[in-house]
Amino acid sequence: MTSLLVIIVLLLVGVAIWQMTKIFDLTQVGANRNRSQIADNKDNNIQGYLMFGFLVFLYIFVIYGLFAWSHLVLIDPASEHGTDYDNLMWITFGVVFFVIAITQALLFYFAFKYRGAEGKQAVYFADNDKLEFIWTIIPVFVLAGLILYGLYTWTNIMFVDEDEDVMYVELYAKQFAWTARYSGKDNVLGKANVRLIEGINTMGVDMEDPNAQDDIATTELHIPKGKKIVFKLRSQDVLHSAFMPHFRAQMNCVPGMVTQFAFRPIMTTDEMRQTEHMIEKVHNINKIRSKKSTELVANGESPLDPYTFDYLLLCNKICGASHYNMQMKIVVDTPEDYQNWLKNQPTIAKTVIDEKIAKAAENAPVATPVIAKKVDSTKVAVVATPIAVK
Ligand SMILES: [Cu+2]
Repeated sequence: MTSLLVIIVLLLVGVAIWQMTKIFDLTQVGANRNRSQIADNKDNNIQGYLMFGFLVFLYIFVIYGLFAWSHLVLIDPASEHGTDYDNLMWITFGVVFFVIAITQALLFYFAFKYRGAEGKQAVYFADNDKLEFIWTIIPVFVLAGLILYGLYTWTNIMFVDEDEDVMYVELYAKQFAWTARYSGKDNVLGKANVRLIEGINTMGVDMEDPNAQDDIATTELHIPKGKKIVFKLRSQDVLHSAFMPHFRAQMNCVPGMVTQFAFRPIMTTDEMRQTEHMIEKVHNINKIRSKKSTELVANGESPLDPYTFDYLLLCNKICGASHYNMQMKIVVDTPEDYQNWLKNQPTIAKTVIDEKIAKAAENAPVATPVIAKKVDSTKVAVVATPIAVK
């Protein structure tokens, strides 16, 4: 690494010296200079046409991209606020797209149109108050509008009515896995602290806290459709980010503090699987997988399983070597299915007690098995009081 830095520094020093000699050369007015470095009409034409060519390439590439890859964008948001979020995104995209389409076209077309030519003089244009006023005031209003609209949408998304019937779930991040903790019947998450991590209690839940007694930890996140869920986010080690793209939700998980994001799921996993967009997406993925499977089978390896859609909670902060695989399956159930699933999940208190019992059994002194010793019958014969050996 140090040698790479030294090479870069030497290279930059070299470039600086080269530039300085060029500047020195330019200052030698009237001297007999080498003019090969000065652009002539041919150079200017090449540069001008390259500018125009780039403009054409840029627009063709953008139009191609829109047709070829627009199906990759997630549509059908699975949360209540998702539509507001998507509207904000599409309006911002629209404005940015419109402005870039015009300004880039003008930029590259003018670079082509006003390319240098021998005898052509640049017009000295000091300023134009009217023009400057227009190109300042229009972006001010457009950007202020976008920012205000964004703030309004964000405030609406983040607002949680304390009186509303909500459900509290903790999402606990660590390198490189997620754990969900349900608040149980009391709907209050028990206290937790990283210092209380011990054995099976990997989330550091305070087992002395009465509110923690009914808490449930799972490695798969089940949530009921239609219920507002307030996620409390914690991290054990480094910065992580809980990203649930289908629910248009993302929030950082910061060690030492609790962050929050809330949403109401509006589509069960099964309903999402039935949408036209998802059917097509899964079909396309499976087409790629079956092609890959054919290659694998030809090489004597086992084929890939067909893909079925599931919501995912991903980590969206590069948090270490296995960050790419830090994910948890999310299942949106109907309220009945959710209750059925939840009642089969053991509480953390129970798993901690079970672990203690198992440990105690392991450490308990084991009765030494009685081993019958072989006894030499001749020796037994000389013992005064013979002991019967069974
Ligand atoms: Cu992570």
